[in-house]
Amino acid sequence: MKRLIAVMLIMMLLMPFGCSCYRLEINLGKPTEAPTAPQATQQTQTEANTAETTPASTDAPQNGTVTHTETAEPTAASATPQAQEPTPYTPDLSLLPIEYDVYEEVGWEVNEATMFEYDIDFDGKEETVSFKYDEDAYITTITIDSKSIILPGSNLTHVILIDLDPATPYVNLLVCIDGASDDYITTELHYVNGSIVKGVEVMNDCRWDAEEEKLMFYESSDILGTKTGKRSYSGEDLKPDTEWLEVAYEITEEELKNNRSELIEFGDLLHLTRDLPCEVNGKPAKIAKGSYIYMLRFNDAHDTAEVRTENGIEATLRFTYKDWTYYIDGKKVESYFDNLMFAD
Ligand SMILES: [Ca+2]
Repeated sequence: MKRLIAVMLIMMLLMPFGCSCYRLEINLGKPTEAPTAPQATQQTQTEANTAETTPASTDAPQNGTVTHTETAEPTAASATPQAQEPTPYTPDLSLLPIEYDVYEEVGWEVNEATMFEYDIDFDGKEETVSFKYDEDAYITTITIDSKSIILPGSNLTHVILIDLDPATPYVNLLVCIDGASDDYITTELHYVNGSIVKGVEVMNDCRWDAEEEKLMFYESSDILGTKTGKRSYSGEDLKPDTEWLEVAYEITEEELKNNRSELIEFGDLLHLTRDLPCEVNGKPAKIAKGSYIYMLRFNDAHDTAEVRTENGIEATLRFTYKDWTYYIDGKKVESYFDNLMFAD
C-alpha cells in the first residue's frame, strides 16, 4: 500500500444549545474506534470473576431434522432522517491553519478546523477542501476550491482521505454522514480536472482501522440479540471483501475464562434452554440444551449466523424473520435461550 494515505478527519460537533457557532474537532491519522454498538457487553469487561465450570456440554453433532428457509425479510426499517432543531451556523475559519505535510504520521491531531488543504488530484498544487453543514436545510456542502457538491444530511461525522486505487491520479474522500440515529451513509468523492466526481454511496458507517490497515464498515443485526458486525471493504467501488460481517465485539478465550459471568449476563454467551437445530460441517445437527454459544459472524441477508460453542465447535444457524421476530426451525429465537438481550 505504497501510496495508501489514510487520514481520519473526525469532526465532532460540540453545540451547546443556544450557541450560534460550532466547534469542530478534526483528528487526522489517528486510529479510530469502532462505532458504539447497541450492545451492553461493550461497556463492562473489567471485572474478572471466577468462572463456573462449564456444564458438561454435549455439543457433538447429533442426527436431527433441520428445516430452514432461505427467505428473510428485511430487518427493521431505517428511520427516516428528520430535520433537527434549526440552529444558525457560521463556519469559523479562523481556527485554521492546519499542517498537512505530516499526513502519514500516525497520531497527529488537529483540533478545531473546518477545512484542509491537500493535493488531492496529484497535480502538484494543493486544493482547499472545506465542509459546511446546514441544519436548517439538512445538507452538507463539500467545497473543493471553487466547486461544491451538496450531500443530504447535516450530521457530518467524519471524513476519510484515502487512496483507494493507486492507479487513479487522485485520492478519495469518504464523507460519512449520519442521516439519523446510526443510519450512516458513506459517499466517495474525488476531484478530476477541476470537477468534483461523486462515486458510490454505501449505506454504512465507514472507519479506517489503522491496526489492520483496512477500511472497515459496520452494520448491526438483531439476530441473537443486537450485534454489530464489521468487515473490510476495498477498491474504489467499495465492495465488501467477504459476505460475512465479523462480530465487532469478539469474545476471546481469555474473556471466556475470566469474564464468563459478564458475558452471560449481557447475552453474549448464550445459554440454551432447549436443543438448538443447526448445521455442523454442512450437516444437520443440534447443540444440546444447557450448552453455551456465542456469535462469530453473520451474513448480509441477516438470515445466517455462525456460532461457536464454549468447547470450540462451530455451527451455522439459519433464521427466518417475520413480524419483527426471528425464528429458528419454526420457533422464536428467544425460546431457545434464557439470557438473550434485546430480543423482541
Ligand atoms: Ca491539486
